[in-house]
Amino acid sequence: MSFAGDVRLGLSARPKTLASKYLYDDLGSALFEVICRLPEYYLTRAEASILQAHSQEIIDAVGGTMEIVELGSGTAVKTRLLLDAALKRQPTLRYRPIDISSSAVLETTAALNHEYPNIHVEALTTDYLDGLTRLSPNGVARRLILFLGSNIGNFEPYEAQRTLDAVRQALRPGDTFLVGADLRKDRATLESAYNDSLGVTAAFNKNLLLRIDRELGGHFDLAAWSHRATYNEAEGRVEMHLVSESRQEVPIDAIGATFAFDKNETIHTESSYKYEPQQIERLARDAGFEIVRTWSDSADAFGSNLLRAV
Ligand code: AVJ
Repeated sequence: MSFAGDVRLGLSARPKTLASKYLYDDLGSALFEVICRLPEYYLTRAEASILQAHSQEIIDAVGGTMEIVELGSGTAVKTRLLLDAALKRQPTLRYRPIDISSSAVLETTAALNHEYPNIHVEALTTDYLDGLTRLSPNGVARRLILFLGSNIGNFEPYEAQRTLDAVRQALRPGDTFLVGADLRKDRATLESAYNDSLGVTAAFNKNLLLRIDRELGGHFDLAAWSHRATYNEAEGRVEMHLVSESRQEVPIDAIGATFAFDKNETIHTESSYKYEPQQIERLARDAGFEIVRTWSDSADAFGSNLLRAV
């Protein structure tokens, strides 16, 4: 489905919704990089601290000669810790990033080619599910698939299960999958991570409206919208919404339609699921994995789960 088609459907639905993948155009991806440095956004630092302390242990648990596949590589900053650890065990390494953002894939490939003469980068510019089916066989090497950053949290539970099933299909028994997941915790910590005091997350959210203006000839007035992120404890997820500050009508030229918003009506733009350890175990088991080990940071905020295909 095209961006225009998804926007038309999402803004015609009740409650109104826009898919979170559209937050990541070039500007949105740059804003997300800034989010990762915010004092309130603990996720990136928590996962980086786990990988700093344990990447060699993780790689040793994978065992054998390996190739590494990564879903949604972005700039691959944390990945380098695992690549370094793998290169301590073997002289050369094949690394296959899969990302829908061609600029991210191109930059990461160029940077790694420059930094690591012993890594052979073979990037795939496509979505995860398509990329997983297009991987060439791994020969004698073990395959390690990475899914870092709690990106799995953006999926509805059924989508998370479908993704784990697809990952399992791309693996042979004994191959491994490393998945990072943010853990359930107190509301104050969760809500401040998505309501930073500098307003970067608000800008990241509102950029979706600007993207509709830029790409689809939308007429959103940002002054009439605000950012809201709240923890929905019953569903175990932080929800990001855009809130209409007044009753308003917004034409979108490329769709040839005008959308009406009540005062305080919201557009749901993202869910960020927070996991309980048993939920990860269940997802893993249902997809045909066993948990080798879970590492967490000193505050137990985040878990890095190494799964092995059975
Ligand atoms: C990239 C999906 C892990 O859900 O925490 C950050 C995206 N949204 N702040 C997350 C995000 C608002 C992020 N993930």
